[in-house]
Amino acid sequence: MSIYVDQLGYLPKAPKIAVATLPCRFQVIRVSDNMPVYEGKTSGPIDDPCSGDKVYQIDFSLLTENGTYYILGGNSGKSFEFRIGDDLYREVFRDSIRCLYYQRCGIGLEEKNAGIYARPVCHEEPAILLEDYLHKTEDPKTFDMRGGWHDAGDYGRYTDPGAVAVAHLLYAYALFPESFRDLDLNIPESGSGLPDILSECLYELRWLLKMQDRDGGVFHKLTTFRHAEFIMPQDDHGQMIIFPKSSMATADFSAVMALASRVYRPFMPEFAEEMLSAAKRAYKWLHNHPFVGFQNPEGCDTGGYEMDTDIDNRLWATAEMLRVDPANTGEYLKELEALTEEVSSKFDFGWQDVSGLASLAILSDPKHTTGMLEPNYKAAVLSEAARVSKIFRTSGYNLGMEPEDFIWGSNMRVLNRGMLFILASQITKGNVREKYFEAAMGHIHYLFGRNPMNISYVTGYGKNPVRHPHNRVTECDGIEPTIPGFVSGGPFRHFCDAAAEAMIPKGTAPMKCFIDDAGSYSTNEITIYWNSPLIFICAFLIFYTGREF
Ligand code: G3I
Ligand code: 9MR
Ligand code: ZN
Repeated sequence: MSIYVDQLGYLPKAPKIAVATLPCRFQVIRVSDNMPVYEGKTSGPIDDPCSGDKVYQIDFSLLTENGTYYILGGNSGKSFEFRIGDDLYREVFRDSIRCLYYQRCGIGLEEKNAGIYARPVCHEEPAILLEDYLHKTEDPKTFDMRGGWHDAGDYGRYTDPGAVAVAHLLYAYALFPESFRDLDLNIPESGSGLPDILSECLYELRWLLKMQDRDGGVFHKLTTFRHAEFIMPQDDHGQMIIFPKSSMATADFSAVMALASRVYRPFMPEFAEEMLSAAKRAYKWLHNHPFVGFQNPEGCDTGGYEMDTDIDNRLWATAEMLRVDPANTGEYLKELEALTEEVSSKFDFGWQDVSGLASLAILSDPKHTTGMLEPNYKAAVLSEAARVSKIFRTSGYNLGMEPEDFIWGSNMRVLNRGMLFILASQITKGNVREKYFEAAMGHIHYLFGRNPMNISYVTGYGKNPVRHPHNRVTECDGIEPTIPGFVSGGPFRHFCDAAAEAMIPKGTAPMKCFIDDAGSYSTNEITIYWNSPLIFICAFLIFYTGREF
């Protein structure tokens, strides 16, 4: 018999549910004196389609005393330890942001900042354009493209996911500033006067600016032609290639530069002006170009981040430009109204659909919009929150996911839905607001251990954390334990890597299609945009913990 708990813990006043695989009487044991402090019996059963399990729930919400506990159930069930406390999220918040520092490219990570994970500078060599690479041009034009964050377990740098990851952090900073006050990340820029979170985002923003071409368009990615072997970054000397522009990259660039221009203005007015000007040039390029997609050239195996539309990207760009370029309000409003009709979702926050970021931009300060725009976005967000909340309430693991939601990087969807509930909670009042808070918490509880893998999907957190993510740096640095704070991509029902195919039986239920093996890039990689939604949610939780919610 298994009992699954959030191995990080539970907030004192919040609902506290664990999941058991058999009906039983249970006891909650306080670790300090090994005394039972709460007992009861499971409810259920609940048939859970995502896991294929019939499960039972343990409700110990009435236990509110801070401390460390575990749960005993039946004659064999014992959960991992967990805490009850108000201060659960600050450490993982800081570590998950520091993971972005560890992803830095083009800089040596010094021991004073990186400790045992210090490493020399990487990827300093100049880049060339794809056509020069393919045509083997003699003496091709070269470009200094150093900087930015490695995307994930690979060393590629990609515009869309980079812009999305930065946006999550900047929206979190704008909405929950208290959580970032005095946050010392021990990065080289600490103590500079600029909040550390903004210094870390600046590292990616400065690289993104290098991805803009002279005509305002933005290149889709910067990678080698094929993924590097499993080597440390400083040992990867593959030719870095600038791949063609896309309208998705240009739109996301315009959006994040507009957003950044207003966030950084109080600290760096000139640089804010530079980012605003870049945003405007990118937006102008968009205006003069229809959809320009991206496909990897034959033989290239680095990330594609292909998309078959750019209307969500244009929506986000327009929503942000509306807030920073008052001279052209009329143009942006007209475009926003037209795109609002076209874009159906308005509530997703991942690289493939950024329309939820437009909703965040609009709903966090609706005064820039007119007419039906605010009610339209509010209705879209609340109707999706209500839809997912229904799934959350009826699922055995209290999770707003259906079997088809276990995509590559399903934990991104789990966390993006947590963001959806947070946005919904900010635009509602009373007990509906409480319900959305509880739903957001449910997604965090799943991530940190209330799942059928009985694993915390965040490295270094929980008694049974992911230990072997698909990440070249942590796999090749010869250092145990792995860098803490990385979010694993999580179960993927159509897993498609040799490690997963060798170890996950055919027909496994979607929520169990996971293997903690460094070879499994389709179920167990790490990326900057799987950490960034966790950072957004932690910022919210730290901001609201202890306040009357
Ligand atoms: O959009 C379609 C959907 O319409 C369809 O129903 C569904 C069927 O499975 O597929 C959906 O497309 C999927 C897409 O992700 C969006 O979810 C593709 O099948 C799937 O292959 C694709 O996976 C992406 C993967 O790269 C392979 O391209 C992941 O989202 C993306 O996170 C991952 O990103 C990689 C980078 O390329 C390289 N760096 C590491 C990073 C993380 O693994
Ligand atoms: O390490 C790569 C990972 O970042 C990507 O998400 C994945 C899919 O693009 O590809 C991984 O690289 C593998 C390559 O695709 C196939 N040969 C083995 C590589 C390392 O696992
Ligand atoms: Zn690098």
